Amino acid sequence: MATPPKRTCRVSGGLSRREKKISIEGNIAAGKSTFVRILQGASEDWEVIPEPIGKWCNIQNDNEDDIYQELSSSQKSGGNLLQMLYDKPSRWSYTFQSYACLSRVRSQLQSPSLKLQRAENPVQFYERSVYSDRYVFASNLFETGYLSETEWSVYQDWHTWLLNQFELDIALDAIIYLRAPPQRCMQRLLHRGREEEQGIPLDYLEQLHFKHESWLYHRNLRLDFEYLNDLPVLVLDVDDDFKNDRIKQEVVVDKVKDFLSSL
Ligand code: UDP
Ligand code: D5M
Ligand code: MG
Repeated sequence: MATPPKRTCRVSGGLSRREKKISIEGNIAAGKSTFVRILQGASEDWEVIPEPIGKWCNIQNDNEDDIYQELSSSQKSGGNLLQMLYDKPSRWSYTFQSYACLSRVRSQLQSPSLKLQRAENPVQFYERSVYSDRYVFASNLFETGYLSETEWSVYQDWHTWLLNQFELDIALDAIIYLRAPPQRCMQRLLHRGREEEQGIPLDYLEQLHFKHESWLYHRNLRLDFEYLNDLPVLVLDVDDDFKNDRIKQEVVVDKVKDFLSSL
């Protein structure tokens, strides 16, 4: 019997690649890292590209996210940019956004592992994307006065150019939005206890929630990348605990499988 041709995913420009790329989006401490760990264990065909937060913090955390973090020796002497951002956003927002986007593009340009290359229906899950960098975080920092008009213009200029250069490699096939009320995120943030985040006010989580809602729930945010407007979005309500509930995890994994097969 002839081997059926491998499925390919269309990306804009008519070119194609085998693996699907799905971004997991959601507010700070909504449960993204917890969720991608569950996905990682649910199928041999699935691979996770974690958010490069280790690169921003410059310190080796000994919490549960450790297996997802890497530090080079030059970063070990470079300061803690996440801490600097939260301590003095007017000084560090632009620097943080430049580095967040650079490190994210670099990590998302990794080619699929050998295992994924051999998989029948390969999927790479990104923990956040270059789009949340811009349309959630950077945009909010601009609107709250922490990025100047000039910084915001420069940022948007190079962000658009950079993404156009790498579109074939990092364009998304879909998004999964983990939706939780800001109060629940605050509770999880405090429970997680990441030192840099302990001064974050509820107000900030509310601003970020509003941005996510507008982009991924109401879908009324103006986006500069045409294809994003038609991108399939799976909204998952994660207000209730799923970390400690096997049944809920199975339900959610089934929803993800159904969603993927609809793409
Ligand atoms: N968490 C939880 N129950 C859940 C999801 C997450 O208790 O259903 C906890 C998780 O253990 C962590 C915190 O909430 O201490 C934030 O989760 P995570 O780091 O996954 O969130 P992220 O910031 O990556 O979205
Ligand atoms: O996100 C990790 C931490 O990094 C959290 O404090 C938010 C922050 N973060 C992530 N991306 C950005 C950008 N682009 N700007 C500002 N802050 C950012 P977590 O949700 O906890 O996994
Ligand atoms: Mg995380």
